[in-house]
Amino acid sequence: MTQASKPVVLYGIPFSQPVRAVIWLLLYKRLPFDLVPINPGSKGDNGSRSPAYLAKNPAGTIPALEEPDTGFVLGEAHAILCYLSNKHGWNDVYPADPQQRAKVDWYLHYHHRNLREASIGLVAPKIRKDLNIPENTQQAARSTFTRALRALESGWLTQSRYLTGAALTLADFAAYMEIGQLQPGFTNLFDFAPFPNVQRWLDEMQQVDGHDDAHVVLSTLGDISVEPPSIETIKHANISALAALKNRGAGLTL
Ligand SMILES: N[C@@H](CCC(=O)N[C@@H](CS)C(=O)NCC(=O)O)C(=O)O
Repeated sequence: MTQASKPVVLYGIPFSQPVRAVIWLLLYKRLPFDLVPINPGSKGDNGSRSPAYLAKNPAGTIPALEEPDTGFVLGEAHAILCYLSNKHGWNDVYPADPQQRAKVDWYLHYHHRNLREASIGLVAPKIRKDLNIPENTQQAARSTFTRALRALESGWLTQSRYLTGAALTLADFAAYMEIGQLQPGFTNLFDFAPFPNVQRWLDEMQQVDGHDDAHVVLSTLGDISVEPPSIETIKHANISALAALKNRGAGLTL
């Protein structure tokens, strides 16, 4: 008799963009998972810089994925998205055709230091005051993000419905986590009016299964464009998000 495999463990919190990308894929694919909350940057117990967590992910960042059955541990959101898709044969979101797959990889590599800068330039200054991100770093991140968004607007998204073609792929999940968080229904930190193709794609992405459950943290937090949220508000948003995931069947280790 074969034993049922244990759910994969995801380390992180829903507030983190790369963690949310993995959460959304897991919800979309209805793969059971346990979420172990790990606080980014903290050296305390359950922190991403604690010795116990660093032993799993030496980079000290969330997310990390662990397979209890094999003891396999993996860091980096995009490596995790690709691994899960490879392992489970999710060729709809990570195509088997080498050229189609390479286009998804193209975006996943491009994402870092480009679209990912939204968090440094726009979101972190509002919610991570403790990081004291210098003004010139914020400005550089904002202009890098805007330039990259223009590449999506006038390149990738003029040619196709989703980022790399007619079908939804891992590239869309990854990109939406950075771009989508800025929408008026969430943090409201960016004006998308000059980006109609991006706006059309954002509207389309909101229809993808799992979107709402993966984004409870942001819908609870709401508009932070005028008033930066208090620590209590951020905590409340994370707790509401964890409760929503539990309702969707995710196990939680608190
Ligand atoms: N390239 C990494 C980035 C992960 C990342 O930046 N995670 C942040 C939270 S959103 C983090 O763990 N920061 C804590 C730290 O650097 O100490 C990935 O995609 O997984």
